[in-house]
Amino acid sequence: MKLISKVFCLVLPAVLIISCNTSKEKTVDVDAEEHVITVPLFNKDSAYAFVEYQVSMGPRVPSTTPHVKTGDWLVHKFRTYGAQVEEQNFEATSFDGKKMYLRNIIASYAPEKAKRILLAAHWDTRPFADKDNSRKDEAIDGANDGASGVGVLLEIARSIQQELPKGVGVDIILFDGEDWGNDVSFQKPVPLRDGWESWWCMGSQYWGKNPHKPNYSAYYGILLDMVGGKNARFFTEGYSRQIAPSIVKKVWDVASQIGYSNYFVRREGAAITDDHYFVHKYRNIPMIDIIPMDPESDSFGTFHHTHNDNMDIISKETLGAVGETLLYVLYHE
Ligand code: AHN
Ligand code: ZN
Repeated sequence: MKLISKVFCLVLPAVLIISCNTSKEKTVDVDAEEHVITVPLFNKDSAYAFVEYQVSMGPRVPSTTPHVKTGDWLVHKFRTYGAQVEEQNFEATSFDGKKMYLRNIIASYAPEKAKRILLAAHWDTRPFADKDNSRKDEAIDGANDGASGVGVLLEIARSIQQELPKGVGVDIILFDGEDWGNDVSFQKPVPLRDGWESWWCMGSQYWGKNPHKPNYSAYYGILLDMVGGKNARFFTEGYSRQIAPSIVKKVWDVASQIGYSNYFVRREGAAITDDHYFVHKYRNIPMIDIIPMDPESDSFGTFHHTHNDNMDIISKETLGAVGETLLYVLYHE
């Protein structure tokens, strides 16, 4: 079946081969020089299962057992998917004085290639539900806030391992310590210390100052944050438009080309201090953030930092729209 659909695509005159996307088959396409490009299938059921598994482990709050176990599992998964995996372990103190044992996880494909694309998400969970009306001091499931981006990136790793993109190497970084931040709209502002520039995004700040390879750089980066919500809409994020306008255009163009303009909306959203900001600031890598910050409600959604951020709000379709868009971008570089 795979072979038939591939052959069928190949025997068509080149001008007709725009996109042969036979049901569950990979996409076959040609570039400007008429080289055949095959984009692997993004399996949204698999991505969903990765999100579900993380949530089943319990909140991935730094310095807890679920955090350690999930970190071990993530490293193991990337290794079984053929990546070269490095870990960065470090300690930091949170704004509320808790010691955090943090771990950034870096999975590399084709590490010898000079032209690299960096894909990232945070994998930690917020230790409280400060926007909820009840059980505010309990950790959230973080199905969307954390697990969704990791689920998409694991599925990308699983799907690219067989036939890597020809033109680029890929690094997937899971940042830790993103979400234990000082939300000054609810919490007393705590002055910064120890060279930290924000109480959010500590993993990306650490990695930015201590990259896993000396002088590491990338052609560009794409950060995923809360990319699994039902009916999610991704507006263009403010820092992304400033630091990586051509990447914003590329990704939003691809999304509309493959039918996902309902998710990737061409409208300006607010600027958000997120991991991409520090990747750009410390490593000078242009990086965008795919994040559902709605300019109308000026929020990420009612689930955000509440106990509603559980599996009930996760959509396979949204995970699929983001994952397919990313794969298409990778295989057309
Ligand atoms: C701000 O809320 C300004 N930054 C953190 C963004 C975030 C929180 N992403 C996930 N949780
Ligand atoms: Zn959060």
